[in-house]
Amino acid sequence: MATGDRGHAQPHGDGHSHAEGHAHGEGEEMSELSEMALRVRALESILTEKDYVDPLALDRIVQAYETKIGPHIGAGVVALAWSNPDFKARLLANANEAIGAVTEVDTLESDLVVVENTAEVHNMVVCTLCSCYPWEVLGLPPTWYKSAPYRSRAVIDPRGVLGDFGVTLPDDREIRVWDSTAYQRFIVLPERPAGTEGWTAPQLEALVTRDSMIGTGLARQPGRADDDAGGVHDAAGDDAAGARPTP
Ligand SMILES: [Co+2]
Repeated sequence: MATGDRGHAQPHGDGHSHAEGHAHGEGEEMSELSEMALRVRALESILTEKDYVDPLALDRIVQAYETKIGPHIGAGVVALAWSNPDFKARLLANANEAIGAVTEVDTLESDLVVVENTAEVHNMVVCTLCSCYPWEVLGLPPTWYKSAPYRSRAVIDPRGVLGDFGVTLPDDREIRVWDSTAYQRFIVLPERPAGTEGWTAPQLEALVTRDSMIGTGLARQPGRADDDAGGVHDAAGDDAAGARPTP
């Protein structure tokens, strides 16, 4: 469904279209909206007109995802699990309950499962069908997570995909790929980096990247703050991913 007459109307294929997501109208010329933004606006108008949605409620949701909900929530959970064995045990046993107890995430709308990376096993999460993702704890999914190449290759060639993300694991490391659904979603508990003994949870949190909780990355090594591996405080998800290799 190429339209051709808007040069920048490229909703898929790179991270740039996501900048449009932040253009919320005021004073924007229609011509500056991407095709995706136009479609969203059209849908919102129709749904509002028919009274299916409250535009104020929509604004609140968008604002929440822009300012409150993001991978820092997941990072906080991981850091807590690294520093508190009891919490980690509860997290692995019942993630919904454990996360509900320590965050303000009040509706975990589906079964959330935390899978732990160890010296033997590396876990990686995909949704082969669409783009199911633990939004409440990781925020908006990165562009590549929704891409067809990632969704298909993650299962067929997880090691190759990891390589594209700059992650090389020992040959004997088992890689488990978890396929998310609307009913069951996954978050990876990355391995705690060596050399962080005695670190507090807030210190540890800075090492947890979004990608490490999807399993396409590892936690940062201490002393490598310049590492650009999708740190949770770098960007609101998608934009940073635009620069990533496309699996
Ligand atoms: Co899905």
